[in-house]
Amino acid sequence: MTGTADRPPHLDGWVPYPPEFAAAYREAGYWTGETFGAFLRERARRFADRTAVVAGGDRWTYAELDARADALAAGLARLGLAEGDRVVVQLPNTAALLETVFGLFRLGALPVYALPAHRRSEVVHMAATTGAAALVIPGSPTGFDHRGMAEEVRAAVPSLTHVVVDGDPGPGQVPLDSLRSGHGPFTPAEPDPGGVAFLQLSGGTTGLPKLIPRTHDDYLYSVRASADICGLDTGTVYLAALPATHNFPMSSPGFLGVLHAGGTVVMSPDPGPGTALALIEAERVTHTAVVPPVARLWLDAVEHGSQGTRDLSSLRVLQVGGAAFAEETARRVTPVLGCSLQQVFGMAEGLVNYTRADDPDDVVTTTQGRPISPHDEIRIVDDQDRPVPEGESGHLLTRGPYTIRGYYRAPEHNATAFTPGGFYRTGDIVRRHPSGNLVVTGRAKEQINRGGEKIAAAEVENHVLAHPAVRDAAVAAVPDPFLGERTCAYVVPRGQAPARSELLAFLRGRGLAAYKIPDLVEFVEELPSTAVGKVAKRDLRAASTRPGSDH
Ligand code: OOB
Repeated sequence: MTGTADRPPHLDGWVPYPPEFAAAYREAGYWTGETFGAFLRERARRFADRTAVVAGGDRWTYAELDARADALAAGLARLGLAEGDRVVVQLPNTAALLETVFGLFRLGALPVYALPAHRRSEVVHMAATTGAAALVIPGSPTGFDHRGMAEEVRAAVPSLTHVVVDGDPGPGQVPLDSLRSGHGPFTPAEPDPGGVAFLQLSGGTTGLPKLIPRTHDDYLYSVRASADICGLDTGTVYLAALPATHNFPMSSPGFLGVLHAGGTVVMSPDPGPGTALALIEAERVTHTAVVPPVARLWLDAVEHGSQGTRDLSSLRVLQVGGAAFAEETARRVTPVLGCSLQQVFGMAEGLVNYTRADDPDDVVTTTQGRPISPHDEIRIVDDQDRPVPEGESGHLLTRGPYTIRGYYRAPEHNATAFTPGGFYRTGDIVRRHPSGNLVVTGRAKEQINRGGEKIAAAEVENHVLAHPAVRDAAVAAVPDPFLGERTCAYVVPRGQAPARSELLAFLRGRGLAAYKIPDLVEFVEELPSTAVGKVAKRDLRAASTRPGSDH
């Protein structure tokens, strides 16, 4: 939907905050009217010569990042993109990622954030659902042919006109570099701060993952408040170790929180201890964020000296979140790494909880923190939405100044994913600790949390069911000592069972992100069902005893 002078661009199909709530959030000073384009402009004025981002050989000041965002916005406008257009951004942790998203914000275009691990299936879905006009991908070797995938996406999505490549382009693709120089007729957009700024993909619980629309007002509030809670300032050096298009390294407080505070973002191409610990030493990193399996890898590497001796004395805070962090591992963080631990329990839909710097050690190692905002409403309820007694476990429902009121273009799903009063049903089971913090004790949603990577069982089941030799299938989590959980596909064959390797190759061929390919395949005669006729996944799990992987 391209804007014209008489028809201002706006996105339809999203659920705005009710006016009385929006007014209350503005009144409380949470929603300030700041937009992403203005955010960078203002920080560039205040922190001009400070280093904003370090990535590989790139080292850009705030002023440079700001100028590059303008130049790229002009280039994108010359290409034909306009305010209101959606653009799928699938870039790894590079300086170009920041340049691209702020270039899009300057233009008033909406980034749609894909993870580098996403493949044709996910990218087609995101591009088609949002009617995206362009896709931005890496061109340099990443071990996967993004350029080839981009053409398959272009063939499947009629709105997708442009493929922009950060590196060497394929035929008919546009090098990002060619959009960087020269100027065109371009005035920075002044979008409505209450409107949608970008979209992100949910972990999902249904056949197709839902898109999450976030506004300038709501998201930037969570960024500023997160930076305050985490004590960021101009001396902060933050390592983006996880893929930066995910919500955790983006805004909890993430690279945006660091830019808000005038600190430096260091981009790590991968979270492995070899790369990340070397960057912590070289750049004197003070803060970083990881998922539990990565935390374990770092702890083991430091304890066993497998990456040599690294000077990690600059590191003040290790944030761990995205999945359950075992207490025994949590207790190792400070003795082994010499920094504080902060647990983070967040979700792309909004609500983020942090343990606080002044929480006692026991609270930091055994709870997942408390919400950002005094206006975050938390309800812990039973299956009938009735509050459970204080301290007992129940379903977590939430509503607040940075939690969405609905997924994008998903009215049917929204009718069950949200209460009539607008509370988001997180699908997490929590209890309140005497400290007031939340403890995540389980999960009610049909989702597998594979070391922080979320997999909707139904999405993978649909792909398995597409195989001609499969009559029925169920995908469930099985415990894993390293990842916490991994996936097992229980398959009822139609006659002769296919070979496991053939079924897995079939799934890869369907263009699914690698982390969604089942780790194990079990052939069963039938799927057990519960009293109400649903697949009894607990019984399946109990039946599965096979260790190892089928890959
Ligand atoms: C983060 O966001 P998503 O959207 O990838 O996943 C959200 C879900 C939560 O609903 C919960 O099921 C799980 O991930 N989760 C945790 C957790 N943090 C997230 N489960 C147990 N313990 C934790 N600490 O994962 C995310 C977004 C922003 C900040 C941090 C994580």
